Amino acid sequence: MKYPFNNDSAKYGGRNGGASTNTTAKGTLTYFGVYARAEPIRMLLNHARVDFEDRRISFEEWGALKSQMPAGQIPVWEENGKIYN
Ligand SMILES: N[C@@H](CCC(=O)N[C@@H](CS)C(=O)NCC(=O)O)C(=O)O
Repeated sequence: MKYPFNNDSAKYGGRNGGASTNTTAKGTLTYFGVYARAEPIRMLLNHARVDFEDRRISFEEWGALKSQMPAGQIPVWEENGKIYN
């Protein structure tokens, strides 16, 4: 699966500054399915009752996604077609 940081995904919208007019319905937090660097973010979002997609990827998936991440690392937050990391 190609990670949708460009404009080819209707689901996630385009990358920062891209031509896409797609917007995400809610933010997406992408991280491994472990209790580590993203856990404080998850806790904060849940505490604030933010409706978000808690996207937990496997280490096998990560191999294909890494090169497509802005800094080659996660966690990454996507919202309204913009990517934060
Ligand atoms: N400066 C980044 C560091 C993120 C980071 O270290 N992510 C690690 C997991 S905790 C990662 O993506 N490791 C996989 C890799 O580098 O290939 C942050 O604080 O978010």
